[in-house]
Amino acid sequence: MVCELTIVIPTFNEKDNIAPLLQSLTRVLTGMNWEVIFVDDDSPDKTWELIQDIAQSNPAVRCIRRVGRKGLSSACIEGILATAAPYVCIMDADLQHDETIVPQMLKALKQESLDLVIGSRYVDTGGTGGLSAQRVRISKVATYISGLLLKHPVKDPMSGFFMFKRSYLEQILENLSIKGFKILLDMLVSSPAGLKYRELPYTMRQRSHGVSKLGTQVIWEFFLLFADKLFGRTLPVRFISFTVIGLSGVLVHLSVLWLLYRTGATNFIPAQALATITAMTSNYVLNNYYTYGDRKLTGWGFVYGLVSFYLACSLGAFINIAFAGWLFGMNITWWLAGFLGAMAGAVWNYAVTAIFTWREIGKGQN
Ligand SMILES: Nc1nc2c(ncn2[C@@H]2O[C@H](COP(=O)(O)OP(=O)(O)O)[C@@H](O)[C@H]2O)c(=O)[nH]1
Ligand SMILES: [Mg+2]
Repeated sequence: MVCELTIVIPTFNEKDNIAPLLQSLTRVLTGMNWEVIFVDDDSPDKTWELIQDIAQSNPAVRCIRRVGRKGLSSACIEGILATAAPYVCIMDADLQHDETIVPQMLKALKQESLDLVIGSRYVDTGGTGGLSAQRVRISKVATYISGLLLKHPVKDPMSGFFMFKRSYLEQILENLSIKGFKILLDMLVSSPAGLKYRELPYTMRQRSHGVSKLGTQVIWEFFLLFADKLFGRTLPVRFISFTVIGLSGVLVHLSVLWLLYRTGATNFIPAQALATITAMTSNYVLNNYYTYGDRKLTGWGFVYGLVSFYLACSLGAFINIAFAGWLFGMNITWWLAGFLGAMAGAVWNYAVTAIFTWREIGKGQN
């Protein structure tokens, strides 16, 4: 019989967790027809190599190694689309998710003909066990905000541990954003009102080895996911992120200017020049981390990227001033001319840096 359950596990630097995880899964799933697909984003610790070694002797283990791409949600989707099994489970590689409830999840899906079963920390006996107090706080705030926007009253929409019918996922595939970290949240926002789901309690464990990838970038991505749902049809969400960071650049600029000029450290022109360079650099670093976290430039790529960013933005500033000056000359009121000039510069900067600075790897090669 074909495989009934595929467990999709995204990995990034999880080498030490793979063997214990496979052992635990094998123990609890004995007698079932299952396989596991690891989706590894070319981990520097070579997690993919270890998985490939194991896969040589274990046909229930597969590995998708993605090169030049990053992102938890897109990794999960690639794993899901690589299987024909009717049921798919998503879980972390770090042993934080309690694999002993996997058979229960499958049973509930089948017997109650549900679309989705969520491993939940916030129902009945569930718990956040191994999470630090700060992580619990972040998770609760994110859960609260999502609760305001979700049509399904799910208690733990931030869960990274859930199982679903593949046919259900295929129905909503076109509606997904596939951005960021929270694939379950994305699925819930994209599901019709009649979604049949249930939450099963589990207690989260502490990470066994390796480190969490959750940082401020994930929080930013959380908001971008909503921005994409709200405005995604009209405005690319990267542009929204780029513009918000651009506004932060204005603050950086004015702070440096104040520091150098108002305190009398330098004359106005050097102060203005240094403020411009500092703001451009801070915009570059923030965009590299937040707007283009999935194609983050590192090493020499970071340096080349910075130079191309300076060049693009210098031209952007020129376009901004020239356009605003032209509008002002056409008797457009000062603030509107100024605003439209700044927007023209922002659109230029966004478009040019998207093409030259954070080029999509592999594009144009096939
Ligand atoms: N393929 C892939 N996996 C990732 C990425 N970021 C995190 N992961 C994996 O996704 C799972 C959840 O990440 P984790 O760091 O444990 O997040 P936390 O549980 O919220 O602290 C782990 O198995 C990570 O190895 C990524 O960019 N690509
Ligand atoms: Mg984890």
